[in-house]
Amino acid sequence: MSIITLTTLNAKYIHASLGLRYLYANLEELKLDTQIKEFTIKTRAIDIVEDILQDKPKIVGFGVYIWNTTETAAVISQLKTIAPDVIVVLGGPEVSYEVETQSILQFADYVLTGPADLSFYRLCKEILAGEAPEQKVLRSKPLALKDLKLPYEFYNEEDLKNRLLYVEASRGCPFKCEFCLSSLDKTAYPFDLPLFMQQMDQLYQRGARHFKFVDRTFNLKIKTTLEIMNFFLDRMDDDLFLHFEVIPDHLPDKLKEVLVKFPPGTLQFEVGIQTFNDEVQTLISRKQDNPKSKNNLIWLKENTTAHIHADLIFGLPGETLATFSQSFNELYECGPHEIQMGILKRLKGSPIIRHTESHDLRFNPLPPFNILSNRSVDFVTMQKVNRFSRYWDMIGNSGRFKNTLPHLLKDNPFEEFMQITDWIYEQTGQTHQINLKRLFELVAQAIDVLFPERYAAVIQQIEADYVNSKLKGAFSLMRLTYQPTEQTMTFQRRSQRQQRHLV
Ligand code: B12
Ligand code: SF4
Repeated sequence: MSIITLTTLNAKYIHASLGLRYLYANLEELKLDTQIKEFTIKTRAIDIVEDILQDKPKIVGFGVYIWNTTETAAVISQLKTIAPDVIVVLGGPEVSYEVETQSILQFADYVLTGPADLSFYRLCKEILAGEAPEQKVLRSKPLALKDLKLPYEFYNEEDLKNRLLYVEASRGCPFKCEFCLSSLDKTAYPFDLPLFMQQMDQLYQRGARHFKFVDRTFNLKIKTTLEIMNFFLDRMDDDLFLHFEVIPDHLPDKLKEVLVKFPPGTLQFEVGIQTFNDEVQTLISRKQDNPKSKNNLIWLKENTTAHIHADLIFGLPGETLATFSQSFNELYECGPHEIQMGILKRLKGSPIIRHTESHDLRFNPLPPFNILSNRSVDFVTMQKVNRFSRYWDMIGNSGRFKNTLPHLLKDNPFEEFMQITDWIYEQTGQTHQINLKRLFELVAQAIDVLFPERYAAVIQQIEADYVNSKLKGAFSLMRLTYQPTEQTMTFQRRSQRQQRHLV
């Protein structure tokens, strides 16, 4: 039995919800009657409802995010049908803006917008005292971080063993990139550093080794960054893994001196680039010193063992395929280990919508609210880039084609990889469920057809990558050259079920 259940549907099991743990940590005396129950978006709604209702809670709080809003609506609609007396409270970024227009609202008793670390406690007290507010949508008041109890002790042993531990040394962001929800923050506020470090130490003593910092800009205040980095350097061991989101144009020498000390496999940086195009940057209010950013990326790659993920976004207002292609090539040249190609999404509350009319931004009305077309990119091109992004993940980012890649792409990596994308899609009609062995074959065949002069060099490297992949089956038995078959693309695109009907 518990009076309050805090729950959310995480993107995957390995992601533990930090937001719920903050709410829990600040529930004062109600903590004793509260439990956290986490699910993933893959769990069936009906099973989630059954699990939640087992404890006969009076109040159930759901964390709603872009990745779970559809699934959460399914859960709540069933929950309210079976147990209409249970009070459902929604919160989280997806319901913090434009909530009146969202269908999920109809199933909820309350929506508590914004950071609800303290306001959820107040609302629960009111509900339990029979003084429930009449208004359905309630706004959390701005809070001072010093008033919050930190949640890290509520990561349990299972979390420590199996999941990424999200931690935050600061909240908010001083920058104003219009596609991003954090642009609505006034600035970044730090948590009390000694207290935070003490909590990190406790986590470390309990065996935690995977720390994922959710600070929007970890390298904003270098003094703090250095203190955190040195803390972990002093506790270095083989299992330690640290993930940080950093801005690319701020890497002072003092920080560089510390970064070079980290051993391989320890550091991962997510570096937001989004675009190198000055005009697009201005249009979306993103301030970024491009030459400095490029130099820093190159410096990081050459002088540290950090794994570098650099992010680009396609579909921003003012960006054309040609300007994006240039950004991609410039970024590729800097040599990050991964280029994450995101497609612009319409996040509720984000200021990007001010360009909707002038740039004819057309977003998918359903999650993930991705852009479908805009004034400079039509739907067909958007789809091509979507496929590029998917294949790039499988071929460019996966690390499976590490030796092959430099021989595959030469003068114009974006344009060349787009050709490979189009060719593979024409052959398979698929962007998912292509098994790895087949992918090796497809890459080889694509080169055979598209860039025959590179074929000999590429094949040697594919063999090296194939051996590294430890796939079963001899390399010599692979179909490396392209042999057109009778099968037409239309046939290949038919589902397996349709194909079985044809034989
Ligand atoms: C961790 C994370 C992820 C994880 C998922 C984690 C999980 N649990 O499954 C991963 C890496 C998978 C991920 C992916 C994506 N993410 Co993300 N992610 C984050 C990140 C970095 C941290 C979240 C966090 O812990 N914050 C700290 C806690 C304290 O804040 P909070 O979660 O917002 O919780 C507070 C309030 O929201 C509220 N609250 C939360 N839960 C509840 C519950 C109740 C009952 C109440 C009342 C209140 C409440 O109170 C909490 C305390 O103040 C945030 C950015 C950030 N720093 O917040 C982005 C963020 C949440 N992600 C975002 C986006 C856009 C994405 C992607 C779409 C990006 C993309 N690829 O294009 C994908 C989607 C994935 C998918 N499968 O579709 C947006 C969310 C927009 C939205 N409307 O939901 C954010 C805010 C980034 C941004 N600045 O724009 N993400
Ligand atoms: S994209 Fe990064 S720098 Fe820009 S507002 Fe968002 S968190 Fe801040």
